[in-house]
Amino acid sequence: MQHNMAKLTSNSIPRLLALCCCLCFSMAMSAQITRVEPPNWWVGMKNTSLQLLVQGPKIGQLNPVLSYPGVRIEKTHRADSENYLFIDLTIATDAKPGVVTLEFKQGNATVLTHNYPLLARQQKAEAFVGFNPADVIYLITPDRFANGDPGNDIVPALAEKKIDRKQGFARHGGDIQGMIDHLDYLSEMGFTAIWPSPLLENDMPAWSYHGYAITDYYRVDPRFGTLDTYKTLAEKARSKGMKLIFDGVVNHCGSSHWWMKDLPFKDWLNFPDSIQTTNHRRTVNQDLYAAKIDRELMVNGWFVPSMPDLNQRNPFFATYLIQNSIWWIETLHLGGIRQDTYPYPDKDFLAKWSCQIMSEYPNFSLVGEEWSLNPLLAAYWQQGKVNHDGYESCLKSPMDFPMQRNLTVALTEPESWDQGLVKLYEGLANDFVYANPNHLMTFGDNHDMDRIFTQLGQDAALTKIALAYLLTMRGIPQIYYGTEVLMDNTGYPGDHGVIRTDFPGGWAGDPINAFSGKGLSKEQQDVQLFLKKLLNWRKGSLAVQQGKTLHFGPLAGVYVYFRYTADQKIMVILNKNEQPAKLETGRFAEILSGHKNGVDVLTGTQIPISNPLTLAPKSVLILEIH
Ligand SMILES: [Ca+2]
Ligand SMILES: [Ca+2]
Repeated sequence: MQHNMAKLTSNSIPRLLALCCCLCFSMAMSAQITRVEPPNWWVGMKNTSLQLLVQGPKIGQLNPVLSYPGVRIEKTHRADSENYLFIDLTIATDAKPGVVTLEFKQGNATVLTHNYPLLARQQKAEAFVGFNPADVIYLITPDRFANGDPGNDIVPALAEKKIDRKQGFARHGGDIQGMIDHLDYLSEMGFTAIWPSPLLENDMPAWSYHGYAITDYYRVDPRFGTLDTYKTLAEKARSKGMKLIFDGVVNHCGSSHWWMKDLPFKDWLNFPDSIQTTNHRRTVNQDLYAAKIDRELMVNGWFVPSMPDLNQRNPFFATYLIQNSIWWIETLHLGGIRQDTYPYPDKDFLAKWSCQIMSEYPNFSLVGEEWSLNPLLAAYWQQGKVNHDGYESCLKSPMDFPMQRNLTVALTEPESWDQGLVKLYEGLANDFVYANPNHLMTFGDNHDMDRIFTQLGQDAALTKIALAYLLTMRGIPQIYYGTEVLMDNTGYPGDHGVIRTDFPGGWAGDPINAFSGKGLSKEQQDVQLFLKKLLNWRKGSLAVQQGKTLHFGPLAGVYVYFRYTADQKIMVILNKNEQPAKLETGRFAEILSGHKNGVDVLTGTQIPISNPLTLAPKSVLILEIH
C-alpha cells in the first residue's frame, strides 16, 4: 500500500483522498451493523476459538481489525451474500474481561465500529451440572402452563396478534413469569428439574405457540418474557436446587426466520429452492442397506413446509449452532439441553455438537429425541456405544420411547403368556444394547402424544402404577405438566392443542386451581398427593437413583422388581389384577433371604415379608426392605 502511494504524484494525492473520503462517507451513510452473533462471549473458556457472524449492508466489503490484549483475529471469511462477514477470533486463556472494539475498515479508513463484550464467567465449567438419575424432570408447554404476565399476551410488533384460549392452535398467554410464580409448587411437589419447550422467538403468522419454529436463535419470544425474565427463572430454579433444561432445535427454524430474507451462504439450507419434506424414515441413520436417496431425503428434507431444514454441513452454520448452545448454557447456567428431532440433523454434526459442549462442560447433560420404539436405534446415539459404523457421540441421554410404549401396552392389554406385563419385563431385558441404561430419559407421555391418563383408558389406578414404575425404575424420569391432576385428551385423540391444555389455575379466574387444590376431584387430589409423596421419597433413595436392578418374570398379573445398593433394598410390586392378590415371597429368596420386614414408603406401615403379601386390586406396593 505504501509502495503504491509513493508512485502517486503530489497532485493526485488530494484528489485521491477526496475520492476516498467520499467513498467512505457514502459507505458510512448506508453502512451499519445490524447483527453480531453471538452478542457477547466470555474469557476463560476451554475452547479459545470464537467465530462471529456479523451482518450489515455490504459489510462483506470491509475488513475488521481489533486491538485488545489476548484477543486476535485469525481469519475473516466472506460469505456468498456480501451482507455478512464471519470473523475467527482467538481469545487467549489469560485475556481479561472487557469491551473489544471491532473496527471495520475500507482501506485505511474506519467505516464502522462495534463494541463487543467479553464477560467474566460466573461459575466454573465443572459447576454446570446436568440432570442425572437423581432428578425428576417436569416438562412444560409454557404457553399453556401459567399466565404470569397478561401484559405480554399480545405484542403488536409480532405477526400473530391475538390470544384465544378456546383454540388449541392459538396462543393462550402462558409465559416465563408463570413458571417463576409456580416454582414453589413444583419444588414442593418434588420435581428437581424443569424442561420448558422452546422459549425463543417464533415470529410466525400462526401455530407457533409450541416454540419449535424459531425465528431468532438469540432472542426470547417477547410473549414469553425477556432475557432477564429467563435469567430470573434460571436463578430462582437454581436457588431451589432445581435444574433448568433448554429445549434446543438445530434441525430446522421457522420460515419467518430473519435470515430467510438474505441467506449468508447458498447452502445455508437443505433444499433451498424447491422444498422437499423429509420421508421420516429414521432407520436410514443406522441401516446397512439404506438407499442414498432415502438417506438424503430423511436428513435434508424439511420437517414441515413452514420449517426450513438447516444444513449443518456448512461449517459456518455448524459453528453458529454449537456456539448458540454454549451461549445459552453460559448465560442461563443451564442444567441440560434437550435436542429436538435427533435423527434429522446431519449426524456428524450432532457428534461434534454434543462433544464440544461436553468438552466445555464435563458434568453437563444432553438428551436427544429419537422417537423410535426400537432400542437399537435409541442406543446408537448414546455416548459410549460401540457402533457398527464407528459412530461416536457425547449424548448422555437418548429418550426411552421403547419403554414408554411397553409401559402403556403392558398396563392395558390382557394378561397372557406373551401379553401384558411381560412386555415391560421383556422390554427391560433389551437394556444390554445401551452403553448406559441408567441415563435414558424415561416418561409416560410428552407434549407430542396422548396424555398418559388417556393412554391408560382414564384409569387413575393404572396411572399411579405407571408413575410409580417411572419413579422407581432405572433412568431419569420426565413427567408432563398436568399429569399430577390427570389431565387428559380422551375426547380428542392425537390433538396436540388438547394434549397441551391449559394447566388449571394458571390463569386468573380459573374455576379449578391445581396449584392450591381448589376444585380438584378426589381422584385428582389422590394422584397429586401420591406423586408428591413418591417424588419426595425418591430424592432420598440412593437405591432408586444409583442402584442395580433385579426383576422377576411376571406371574398372574403381578410384576416384581428390586432396586438395590449395598445398603438399601427397594421392592416394587405391580399388581394389575382387578381383584386383591396374594404374593408368596419365597420366589425372591435370592435377594430377600435374611430380611423379615418391609416398610411401605407411602404409608410408613411395616409389613412382614415372610408371610404372603396381600396386594390391593390394581395397585403398586413399594417396600423398603429391612
Ligand atoms: Ca402472558
Ligand atoms: Ca435435517
